[in-house]
Amino acid sequence: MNASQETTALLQSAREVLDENWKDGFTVPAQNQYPYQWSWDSAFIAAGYARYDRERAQRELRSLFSAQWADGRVPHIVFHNATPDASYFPGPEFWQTERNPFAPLSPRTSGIVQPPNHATAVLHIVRCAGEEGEKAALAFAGEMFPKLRAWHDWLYRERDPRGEGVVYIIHPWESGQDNSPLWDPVLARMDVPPAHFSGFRRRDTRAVAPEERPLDSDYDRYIFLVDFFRQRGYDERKIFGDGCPFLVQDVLFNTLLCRAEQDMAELARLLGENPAPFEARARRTADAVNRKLWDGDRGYYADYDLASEKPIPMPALAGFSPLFARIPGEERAETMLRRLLTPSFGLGAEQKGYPASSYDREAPEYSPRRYWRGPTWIQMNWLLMHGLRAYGRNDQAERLRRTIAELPAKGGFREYFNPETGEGHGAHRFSWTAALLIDVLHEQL
Ligand code: 9WN
Repeated sequence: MNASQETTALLQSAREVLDENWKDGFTVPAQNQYPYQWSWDSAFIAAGYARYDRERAQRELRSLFSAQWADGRVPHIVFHNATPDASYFPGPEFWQTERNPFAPLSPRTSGIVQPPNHATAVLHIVRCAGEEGEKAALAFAGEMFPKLRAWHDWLYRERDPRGEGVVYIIHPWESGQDNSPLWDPVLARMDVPPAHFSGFRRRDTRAVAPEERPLDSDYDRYIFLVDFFRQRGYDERKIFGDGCPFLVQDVLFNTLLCRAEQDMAELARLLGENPAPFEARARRTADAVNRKLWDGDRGYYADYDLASEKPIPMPALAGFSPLFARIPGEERAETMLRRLLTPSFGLGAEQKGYPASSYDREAPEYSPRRYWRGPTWIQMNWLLMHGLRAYGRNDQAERLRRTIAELPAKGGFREYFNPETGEGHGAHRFSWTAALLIDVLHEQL
């Protein structure tokens, strides 16, 4: 096969993955492991559909926002199709979101959120629409605009009670990087007896090997937190006021919010709305990230633990994500690039393997197989690739683009990959791996 035949075959296989996972209205991240709709997955998936099936791209986001709560929050899971013996825990009967008056009763949802990358996906859909699709794409953007605004308003209102410009998250699942070592110091402080919830049975280790998933002790803490929220009826003021043990100002979450506000400003311009309030919020968040989350000793950004009022000094790749929203100035970006090129993250031209490792390869917590503790993730590479391009670092951006294309070809459409060998791990036939591969391959067609 020549190169163009290989690209065509890869595109075809990626579309097959999405076809299998498409449930006539939304896409599951992976059939066995994640059988519902996930919030930030849907935005990445819609970015892939935007390249070849505009109708599906719109339906994907429309169905996610059909479960938006009346207070504006967009839940991290929508259980469109839940059945009592479903293969995912915790399901709707554990979340019990009906304890909050703003939650929809149908479809049922979880009670926490995920990173706000949805406005970015809507703008991407508009940009990919071409001349003939422009009118329909703008109509769709107009339909989504007030929903996106309500979502971002909720975040700033409920998750930034001190008006700092950065919002906090209340659960590792809200970060999208579930068992990253970032959360170790916070979870270690939580006093949760082993098997605190004797009634729960993990389902996530049935389809995926336990050594590629979080530890039981972490899972106990995840479930303890969900119980803490449901006891307070998912009322954010109570959760904060009653001393939630997990309150973290996360770099990746705030970066995606900042970028989403920039993209709202652009959507506002296209729709004849006023971009100024969105530009102002984006700038405020960028300034706050620069002021509060920059770690000058390490040369990239660090999360902040609000419960103990301390930075979290763990070397995660997400610390470089502010490039995606052009948050660092040139000098900081240069410093960050020097760190990215070291063996810690493996982006140097002379370094072997499949960058970028989600965690510093030289740190003691690093593991090339376990979930968020080292493996390479396609969506992190995609974010970083765009970030590096925004600063004109095209060689490094190209290395990441190539890795996005090579890894699924070599390791299958897996959830994440060993950064040393390229072997695939986690869920099989994973949707955003396919969708973002489609997105980058289309850039070159
Ligand atoms: C919990 C669906 C989700 C992703 C997250 C990823 C993983 C869930 C889990 O799968 O989280 O939300 O059960 O581990 O960490 O980023 O959205 O693909």
